[in-house]
Amino acid sequence: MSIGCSVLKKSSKLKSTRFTSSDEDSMQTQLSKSKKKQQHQHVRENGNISKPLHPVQPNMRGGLRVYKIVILGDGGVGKSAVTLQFVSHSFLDYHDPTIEDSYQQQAVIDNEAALLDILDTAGQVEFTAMRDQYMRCGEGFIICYSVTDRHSFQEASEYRKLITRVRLSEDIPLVLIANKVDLESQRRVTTEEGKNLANQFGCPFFETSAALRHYIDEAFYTLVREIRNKEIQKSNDTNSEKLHSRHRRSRWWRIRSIFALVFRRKRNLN
Ligand SMILES: Nc1nc2c(ncn2[C@@H]2O[C@H](COP(=O)(O)OP(=O)(O)OP(=O)(O)O)[C@@H](O)[C@H]2O)c(=O)[nH]1
Ligand SMILES: [Mg+2]
Repeated sequence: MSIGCSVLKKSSKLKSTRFTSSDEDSMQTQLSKSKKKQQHQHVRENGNISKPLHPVQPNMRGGLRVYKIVILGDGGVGKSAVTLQFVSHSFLDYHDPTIEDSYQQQAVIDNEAALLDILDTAGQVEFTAMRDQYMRCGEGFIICYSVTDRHSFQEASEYRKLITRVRLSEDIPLVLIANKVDLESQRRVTTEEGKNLANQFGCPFFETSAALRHYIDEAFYTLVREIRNKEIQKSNDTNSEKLHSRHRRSRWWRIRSIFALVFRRKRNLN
């Protein structure tokens, strides 16, 4: 697995971030952050929310395949901290409730370049009005709970159900993460419980720490792999369906020509 990252764009402002990492400069950090703007903007027409600007089909930008990733979870579980660790190698050490932020990060995953378009969503209920909209746009989802917060663990199942309901499918690329494992003394959810839930979801599972940057890259890269695998699986299914229908058609033509022959003979005899 080869890994290479560079963040692409910087948005308007990054709040007065009190980052604790030193390698921010070396990353040539350019974060793309917008509040309901730019790529993740949804257009309101006559008071109704129109279709999101992101089409669901695979998207290319600057020759790179764009992977639309949505990070979900209860308020305060560390969605923004995890995302910022991934894109800027820095730890957001305070809670500033998110409305909706987007980031772009370039990476080379398994020798294949990718542009991760990450939507950091609101966990606070006051800001969750756009939920169904961004669930429709995402190609892959990270559901995040905190090991220090039992309620956030229970809510993870609700997020899973919501994705299934909005996408009308259980087969959506997904990764479950249990964040804040550095706070071992405050742990309220065991590793076993997390693993069992991931098994139930049928998805990979990571215990992460945004504070220590543990398993952050792995979570995002694994999700990209899940998206790629699903894509390969879908294209194989389509190919085999095409092959099947060609086969069915050729069988039908064979039967048809036999019948035609029999009728022609009968007619000639008469
Ligand atoms: N110790 C520790 N603290 C963390 C970790 N991840 C996040 N935090 C802290 O938890 C608080 C909430 O983090 P956020 O990333 O803002 O949480 P969020 O899920 O984005 O919250 P909303 O935007 O309100 O949905 C902040 O004070 C973070 O510093 C972690 O891995 N370890
Ligand atoms: Mg947040």
